[in-house]
Amino acid sequence: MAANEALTNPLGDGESKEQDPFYQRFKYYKCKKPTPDYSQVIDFYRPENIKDIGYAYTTVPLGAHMDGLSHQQSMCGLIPPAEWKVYTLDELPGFSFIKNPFQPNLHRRILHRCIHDFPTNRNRCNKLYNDFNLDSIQENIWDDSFELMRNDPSLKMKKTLMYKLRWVTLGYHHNWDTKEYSPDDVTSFPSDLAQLSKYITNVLGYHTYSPQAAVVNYYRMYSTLAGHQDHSEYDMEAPLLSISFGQPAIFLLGGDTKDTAPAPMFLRDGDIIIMAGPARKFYHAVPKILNSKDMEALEVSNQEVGQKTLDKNLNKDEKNCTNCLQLEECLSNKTAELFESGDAKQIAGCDVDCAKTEIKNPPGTPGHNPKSVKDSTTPCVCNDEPCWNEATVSDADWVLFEDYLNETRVNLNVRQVFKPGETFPDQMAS
Ligand SMILES: O=C(O)CCC(=O)C(=O)O
Repeated sequence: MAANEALTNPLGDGESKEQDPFYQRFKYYKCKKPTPDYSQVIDFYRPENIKDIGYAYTTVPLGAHMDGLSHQQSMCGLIPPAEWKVYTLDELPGFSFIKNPFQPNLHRRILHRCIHDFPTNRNRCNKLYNDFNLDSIQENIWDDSFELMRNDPSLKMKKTLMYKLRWVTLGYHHNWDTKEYSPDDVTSFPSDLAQLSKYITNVLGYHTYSPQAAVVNYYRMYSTLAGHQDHSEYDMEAPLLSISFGQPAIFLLGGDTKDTAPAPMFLRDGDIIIMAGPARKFYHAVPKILNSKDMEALEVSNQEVGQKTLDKNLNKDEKNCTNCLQLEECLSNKTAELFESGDAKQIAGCDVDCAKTEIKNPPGTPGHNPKSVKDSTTPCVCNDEPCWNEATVSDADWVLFEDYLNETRVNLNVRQVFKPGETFPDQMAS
């Protein structure tokens, strides 16, 4: 692990040489001053730009290969797969990106699981204090932190255990020192997370995926994760599923060695990536968690690009819209049309003259959230399985989680450890 990157899980392998192309790019995006140029970062919310910066993307039609599910049938809390926007990149075989498919209930619920339920004394987490272990907390780190704050109102979040939390492991607990799993260190894998992971991978055509281990990473705004490969799993064919929440990040995905310069991409709240096939073994890293200032700068440049695209796509009458309401109508018709034609073109917000009635995040723009447009009325496939929709998080509770998330990125990294039907090599009958 590189000394200055010890802030999240200790996967960084520390082997980076200053001159290797992976590290060069890592260092570039990690740098605070000068601010890196984000124009070369792949942004799946502006797919037409991906080609301009030299990558070839494909949109993946979904539904055909879903095992036993209609492509209109949604798992509770996810938009129907027919509406998912899924991209692959020619340069990264086996990699897929799914634009945030979460609806509000599931989004809240899963974050409640990550922030409240998983950091508990039944799981493993990073060392929070030298003489402290998880057994000494009552139940979970979140409640303990708030208990402390309640008892001592002068105590700020920064002083609590929650603030020091960097990772939690679930199921088979990965040992970062030996880089191994052990039959003696396992707790039951959360069934709701298993169900969600299986559903997502199934939609993408991986029908036998069996989640057995997970790492939940908690990034503060200054955290980074150094370049590494995930190769502790016995099954390196099964896909790795990675879901991002909270603050956006730059994610780097390279090749089998650090000699390949990695592709930089934005991962935002709710976005999902899958690393399968060759990409399962690719080096990857998180050099930067972005703050609102970075994102504002980005939104400005998005609007410039978006405006050009808008001009290209709007016809003469539409360009003559004289006020915001008219423009809004034109835009929503046009975006609907573009989306129906399957062409996720980018449409900018209202123009500056109409700033007061600006259209917030129309479809296809960064920040657009499908969940705010449509809530689930589609059939739920949970049947007798645990249903993510059952317990929602109240608005009052959510305020506290939102506060925490304003300065945190949570990454849920789910892995299959064993090949189907197998277990640890020394435990298998010969
Ligand atoms: O935070 C991420 O997006 C990646 C996390 C990761 O690579 C890991 O946990 O191995």
